[in-house]
Amino acid sequence: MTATFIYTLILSMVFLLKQKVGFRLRKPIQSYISHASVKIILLLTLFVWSSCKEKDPVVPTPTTPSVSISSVTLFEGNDKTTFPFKVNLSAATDKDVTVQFTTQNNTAVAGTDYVAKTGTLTIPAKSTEGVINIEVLGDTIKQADKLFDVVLSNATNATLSTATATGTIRNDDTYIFILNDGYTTPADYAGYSRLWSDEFSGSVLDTTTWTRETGGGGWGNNELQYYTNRTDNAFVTNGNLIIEAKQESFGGRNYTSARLITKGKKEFTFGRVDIRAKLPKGKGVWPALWMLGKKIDQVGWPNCGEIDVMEVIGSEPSKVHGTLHYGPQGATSSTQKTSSYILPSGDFSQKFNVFSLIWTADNIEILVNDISYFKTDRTQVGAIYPFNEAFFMLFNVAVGGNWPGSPDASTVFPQQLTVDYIRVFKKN
Ligand SMILES: [Ca+2]
Ligand SMILES: [Ca+2]
Repeated sequence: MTATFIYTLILSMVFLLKQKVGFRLRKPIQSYISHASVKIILLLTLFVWSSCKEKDPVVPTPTTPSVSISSVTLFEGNDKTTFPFKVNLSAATDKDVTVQFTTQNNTAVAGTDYVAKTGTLTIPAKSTEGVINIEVLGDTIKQADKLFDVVLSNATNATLSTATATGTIRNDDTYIFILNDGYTTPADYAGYSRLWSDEFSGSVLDTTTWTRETGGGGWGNNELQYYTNRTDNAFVTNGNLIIEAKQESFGGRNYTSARLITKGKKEFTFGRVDIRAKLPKGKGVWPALWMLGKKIDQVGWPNCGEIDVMEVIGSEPSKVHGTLHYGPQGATSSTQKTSSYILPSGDFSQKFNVFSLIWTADNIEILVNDISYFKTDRTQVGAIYPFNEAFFMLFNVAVGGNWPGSPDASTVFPQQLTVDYIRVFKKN
């Protein structure tokens, strides 16, 4: 249109100049423009331009629109939840668009986690959006997030662009069924009184006792996990504390877990400690129920002292280690005394076992299921003896590190440390 206009204008000017001035401009340009012929030509030009404008055809959209489906991530809910999958056209068209769809299992299973659905979606002419609603079946049991797919096929009046979408059913539950089997210890002992305990019978972690220590710096052992303060990694359910080690990217690390400490909240010297727990297992998984001297910030490790009531490396899940670490101030490694015990059958992940410490002045004894397998006194430790001071508790599940090595393809995640109770008794 613009080209036609300019072309007409040039032709008009050439005509005018030829007729009237023979290409020589002897007078000011206004005098030519004022000439009647020029006015007529300009009017003609304007007419041609406006006619061109009216006759310009509407550009058709010759391409067929493409159809795409979008993924959906929602919490599971406890009953029925609708997952709406949006189906979009790249452009409107004057024809109805139809596309077939079907659900497919991924980690979610049709009939258990969602209702299978197959059908045909119609996006009416002039519209660009349709929705496929899939019903998700909720429950109140803690599970991993689960996935299913919705797959499009056989589009009419459209091409398929994104044909597969994923529904991510996010876990929203903390309840885990925990079989309360295995060894147990008395709620009280003659000659002792309860100093403090946690039965984990509430619905949340008691933060007057526990602090969630966080970070991913390797913790002095080149460990691979990031300790988070999220309930994903430590939570209370059904009368138990769960510390869950997960394989996931977080804070630059490929695993997450939790480390709970009673520092500044529950510190004590001497007594009996009983901790009833089921342990995680697998190569590279390293649960620990242990203690550090409360003077750690003043004198550092190992001078503050460390008492490991329970350590297991997951590649040897039936062998428990009890250890003391100690040494001079400023030392980069510790002196240690250690012993281990192997369950006569099964491993520590299968049933509850009770890990105990009997701690008196100048004496330390470590037990499992009331079987003593480590006993030492001040004369065996030597001049640097930090174990008559106050200590605090630590519960954690490390992943990888110098002692257990990294997880391998055989390691199953997530892994859980389940603690039924910790009870601390003081001798009367
Ligand atoms: Ca739920
Ligand atoms: Ca309990």
